[in-house]
Amino acid sequence: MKLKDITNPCMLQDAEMGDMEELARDVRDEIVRTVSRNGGHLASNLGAVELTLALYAVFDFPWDQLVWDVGHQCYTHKLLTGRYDMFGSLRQTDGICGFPRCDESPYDLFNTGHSSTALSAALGLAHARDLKKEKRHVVAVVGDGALTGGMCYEALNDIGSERTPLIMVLNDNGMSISGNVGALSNYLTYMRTSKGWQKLKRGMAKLLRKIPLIGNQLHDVFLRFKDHVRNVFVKDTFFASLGIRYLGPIDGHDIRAMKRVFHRAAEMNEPVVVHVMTRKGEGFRPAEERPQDYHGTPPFDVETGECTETGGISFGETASRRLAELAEKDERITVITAAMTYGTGFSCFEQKWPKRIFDVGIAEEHAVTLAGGMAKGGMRPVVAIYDTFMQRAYDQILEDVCAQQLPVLLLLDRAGISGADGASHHGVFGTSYLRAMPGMTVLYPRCPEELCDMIDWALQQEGPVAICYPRAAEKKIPSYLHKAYQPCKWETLKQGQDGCILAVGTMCVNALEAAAQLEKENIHIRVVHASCVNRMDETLLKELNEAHIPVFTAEENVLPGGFGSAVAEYCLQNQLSAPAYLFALRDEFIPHGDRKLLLERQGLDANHMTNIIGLRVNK
Ligand SMILES: Cc1ncc(C[n+]2csc(CCOP(=O)(O)OP(=O)(O)O)c2C)c(N)n1
Repeated sequence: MKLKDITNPCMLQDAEMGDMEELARDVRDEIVRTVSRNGGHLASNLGAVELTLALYAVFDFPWDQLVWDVGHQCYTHKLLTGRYDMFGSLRQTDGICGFPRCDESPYDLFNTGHSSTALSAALGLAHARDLKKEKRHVVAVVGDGALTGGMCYEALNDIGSERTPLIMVLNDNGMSISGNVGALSNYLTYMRTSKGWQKLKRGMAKLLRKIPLIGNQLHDVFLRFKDHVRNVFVKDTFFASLGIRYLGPIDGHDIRAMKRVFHRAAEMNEPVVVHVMTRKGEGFRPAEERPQDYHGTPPFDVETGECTETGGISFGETASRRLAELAEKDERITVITAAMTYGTGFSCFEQKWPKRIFDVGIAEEHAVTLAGGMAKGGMRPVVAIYDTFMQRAYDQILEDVCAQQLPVLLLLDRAGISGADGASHHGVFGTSYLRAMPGMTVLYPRCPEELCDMIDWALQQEGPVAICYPRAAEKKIPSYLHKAYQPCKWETLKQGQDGCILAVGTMCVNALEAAAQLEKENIHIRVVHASCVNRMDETLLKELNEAHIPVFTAEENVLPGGFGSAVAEYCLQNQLSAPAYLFALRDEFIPHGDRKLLLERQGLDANHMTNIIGLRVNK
């Protein structure tokens, strides 16, 4: 059976095992081919091929309901559910999304992208099902990495006490993005490898098969009751103590074995965990060998596995190197990451200071309060987390850091439109959610060099500082001279007297381009980098007001609560003229696609700025 033959995923329910295996090969080829062109989450998807096929062979989706945790492993699911023909557009502007999107297909039941939500959503669906007296199965697929996230425990606690029937498929590959961390990960390893049981299982199977005439039948009976026997030898104290039945562990690349266990789980009228062991990157050698590099990958050459795209200088790696240097002189500096040491560029710090970096798993809330505790204990913690995932820790930043004026430095990577990963991954609310926090200083560097100066400054402060930056520097950034950073003294990048653009971070490039275009029309625009979005350069704003120079703001954050709003608030309260226009992202969820194109659609490109400014200056 080939992917092109699948007109409805329910065809898998009657498929022969040989057909399923052929299909698995076809799916893998398609995933490798497409991701090598478009980039994407390769290793996680290759690991979940057979698991997805087995789920579709047993359950009747979308009548039965399926929720993917994080959702980065859903490519097989998309290929089976009517999106094979458009799979080539994966992650591209107006193409299909790399994560489940309800607006894309009825099979994508629940939007995901941020980790550890599937169990809560599944329990909600199960409650709704029971209240409506419907008969359907609810299935959540959760990775062992996702299981380090606190929400999972809140859900398990609830599921165990409610005893609401649902099936949690634990997709355990021993990896998060890097190797998984934490005590629960150790527990899962114990469940997988418990030696006494493995030895007994092998011995019993051999022995039974040797018995003449009835040996094979006895062997089948043994397989059927294996889980009961197993529980005598390997005590599942964790899930059992929560009131959740445990089945497994089973080989997540053995479709037949998985089908058997899923059928069993479906017959149970109670919450069940099916522990499935998979291998990240299965079937594509480079991803099997280096699953971390192929977790999320840019385009690559299928023959060699080598990347075919190179990015600019990484802000995260720059921060990591600077902090590794500073840590030599300042013993108080520590770094905290949330399962993203690699993604945030902190591998360099980790190599140099392995005892001073703490990877807490996918636990952003814990990471921030942990930093609060460390700061209270006299350290200078730096928390490196993606802008979008830091949203999780809103309350912890507010209560456990700001309200106590603790010197915690937050580094928010991937600020702005992230591009191909889409709505759940854009870091476009950072200014809005941080700016309202008393005592917080929020900075956006325009280049990696400025980031270093900001870090130096931040570590001298007695209160919290957040520095937000994109993945990598743009090539066109004007040169920067190192200096002692001052948040309320914004840097003029170009002079002009007909108007002034106050551009934040990444927007400096487009603002300078717009100013250059306007120069040709004899309109002279000053461009200023507003590097701090919640402390104003009061001298500058008053000076512009007195000279009647119209002010424009430009930022890669949503308009509500953004930097433009901050300037407008300041102007109103201080009886200055309000800004002439606020260039910012619209108040909506921005889809995935090419960053440049998305910025254009949002009116944040140089041409749009040129048009608006041309109309609003008095010339
Ligand atoms: C709240 C949040 N923090 C961080 C991430 C980034 N992230 C995406 S996948 C992933 C690892 C997930 O590991 P696991 O659930 O085991 O899935 P696998 O990739 O191993 O299949 C992480 C940390 C995220 N998506 N959401």
